[in-house]
Amino acid sequence: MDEEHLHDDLHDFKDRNFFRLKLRSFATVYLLLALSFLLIFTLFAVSLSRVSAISSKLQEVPLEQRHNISGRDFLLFPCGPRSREWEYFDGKCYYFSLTRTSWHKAKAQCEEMHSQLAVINSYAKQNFVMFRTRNERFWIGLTDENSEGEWEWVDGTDYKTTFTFWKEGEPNNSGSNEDCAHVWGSGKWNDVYCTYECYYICEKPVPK
Ligand SMILES: *[C@@H]1O[C@H](CO)[C@@H](O)[C@H](O)[C@H]1NC(C)=O
Ligand SMILES: *[C@@H]1O[C@H](CO)[C@@H](O)[C@H](O)[C@H]1NC(C)=O
Ligand SMILES: [Ca+2]
Ligand SMILES: [Ca+2]
Repeated sequence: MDEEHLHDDLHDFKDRNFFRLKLRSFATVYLLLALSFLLIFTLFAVSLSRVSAISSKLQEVPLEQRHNISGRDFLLFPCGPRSREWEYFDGKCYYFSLTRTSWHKAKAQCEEMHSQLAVINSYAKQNFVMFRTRNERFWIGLTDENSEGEWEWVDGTDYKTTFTFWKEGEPNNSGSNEDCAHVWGSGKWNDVYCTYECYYICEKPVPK
């Protein structure tokens, strides 16, 4: 055996060994790949089942709520989803007009909208109205047209035993001709002639 041959053999051996090592590392890589595929597949299956569970739950919810759209809308728009110009306060609905007119026309316009001029029978309601009217003049449902000095609320509420909020010195029946009441600057009430033109407040019960 000459030296060159020996060297070749050694080289062969090294090559084979190297090949075997390479094979083993390939096997490891394949194994890892297979494991990760398995892992991915498992995760995918799990998440798929989760998603389908959630989506089936999502499908259940609107079905439940479909029966209750009126209930939900009622919470958002107690005065009716199609009449958002009506504002809710303490169990009633209020409309603050955008145009000015006389007391009688205002009364008729409220009635056309199945409501009546507002009856302010508590400080809470007065407060709500004052906040909303902001020094602008608005008719309310109070008049002494039938008998001078005998104020009457349009809904029959007893005037004498109910809350009032007249401005100091009012009602003064100025010129013997002031028979209709409106909220004035500062939100306090004043009597004025009924053909005076100002905004108005309508009130109605919450629609059923
Ligand atoms: C719908 O909502 C109302 C109140 O908002 C409730 O009384 C009623 O039970 C609900 N109906 C259904 C079918 O959930
Ligand atoms: C009476 O009320 C009117 C408003 O309706 C007001 O302009 C007038 O100043 C008042 N008169 C007196 C004497 O307070
Ligand atoms: Ca009067
Ligand atoms: Ca007056």
